[in-house]
Amino acid sequence: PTRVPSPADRFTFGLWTVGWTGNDPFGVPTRAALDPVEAVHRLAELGAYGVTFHDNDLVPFGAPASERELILKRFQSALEETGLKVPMVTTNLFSHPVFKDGGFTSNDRSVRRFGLAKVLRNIDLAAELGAETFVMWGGREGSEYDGSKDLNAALNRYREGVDTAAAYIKEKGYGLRIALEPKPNEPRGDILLPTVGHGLAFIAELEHGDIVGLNPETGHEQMAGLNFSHGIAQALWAGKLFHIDLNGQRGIKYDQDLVFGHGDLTSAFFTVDLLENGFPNGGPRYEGPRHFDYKPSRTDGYDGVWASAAANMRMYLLLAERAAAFRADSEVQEALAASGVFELAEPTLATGETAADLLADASAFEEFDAEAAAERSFAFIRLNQLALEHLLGAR
Ligand code: GLO
Ligand code: NI
Ligand code: NI
Ligand code: NI
Repeated sequence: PTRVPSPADRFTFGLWTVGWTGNDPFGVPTRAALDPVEAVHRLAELGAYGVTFHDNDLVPFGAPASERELILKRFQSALEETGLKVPMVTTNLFSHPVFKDGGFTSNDRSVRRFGLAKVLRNIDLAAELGAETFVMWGGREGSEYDGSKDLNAALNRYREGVDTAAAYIKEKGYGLRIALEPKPNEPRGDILLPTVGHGLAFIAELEHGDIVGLNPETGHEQMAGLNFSHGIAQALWAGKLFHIDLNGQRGIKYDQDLVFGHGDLTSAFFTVDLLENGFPNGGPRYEGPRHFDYKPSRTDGYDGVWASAAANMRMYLLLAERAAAFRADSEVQEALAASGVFELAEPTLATGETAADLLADASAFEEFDAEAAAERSFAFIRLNQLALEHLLGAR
């Protein structure tokens, strides 16, 4: 029987996930508001490790300091009672109309200064709660019309904002790292830093990029038609997979935020296989929490909300079980070898060999039998069939 989730599995949920009331561009909420304190208790009962939140998931926008203090106190006692952790905190720079043209990259400088100050204040709270990761999803950074934004200036302002926040973290000596969350579109027509690749390229241009990494989300890469496992693999390879948003998406359309595994199940299997078992030849591993950023469908009541929270964790554990069986299967290991998966770990050049040496090696080119090498069948279909049979529980 599949294990019951426990804090050791390090499953975490955003307060905004189970707390989403079902409002969408065409309809009003279908569920009543959820008290964050109740969310903490319910998630703890279900076996979660922690909760994450935007500043305004907890403290309403513009609340006076006294109210903020009371709310935080109440929340912190719920954390103490349940033992739930807050490994990640994030800032809402998208809901209030002031951010309609962005936070860090609004054309209006006063808005940019307000947005950056809001982030810095929230970094203090994140550090106070012992978080390790500070996520930045710039949902309103972007445009609908190419002529409305000087993109060079916008990227300069984005860099200025992220570098200022990172420098502040270092100055204060906080144990925090920033994780940028790419998304191609929605709510803006086109969002800046649309994919994992754009995020990595942006980080390379930062002054304080050493403490800036990524928070890739399953559905966001899939909205762009990209392969999520490839995205997190490259982030890992670059040492930049600081956090992860797991959920489900079916194809290139609006952000569905389904339960993890309820979208592209085969992709979810390989995601879990990579997170749990690592690369076939070894390499960097993901060490952070397994964070779910999903939305319980607006068709469901609160029974469905809690069932869906449990479903995320159960899907992950089921897939982890199947992925472990896949790797442990001797026929799979033999198929991996036959497909050359282990051969790829060997460097193309011999130790000390240079490009000139390679050119001088007649066996590599002049005498190489390309026709014979082209005859090799890599047998990838058999390997994939084995994976799918494990996924289906047929082996
Ligand atoms: C929206 C994003 C959003 C972020 C959150 C954390 O599509 O996924 O939920 O994950 O703001 O920064
Ligand atoms: Ni999202
Ligand atoms: Ni999403
Ligand atoms: Ni997200």
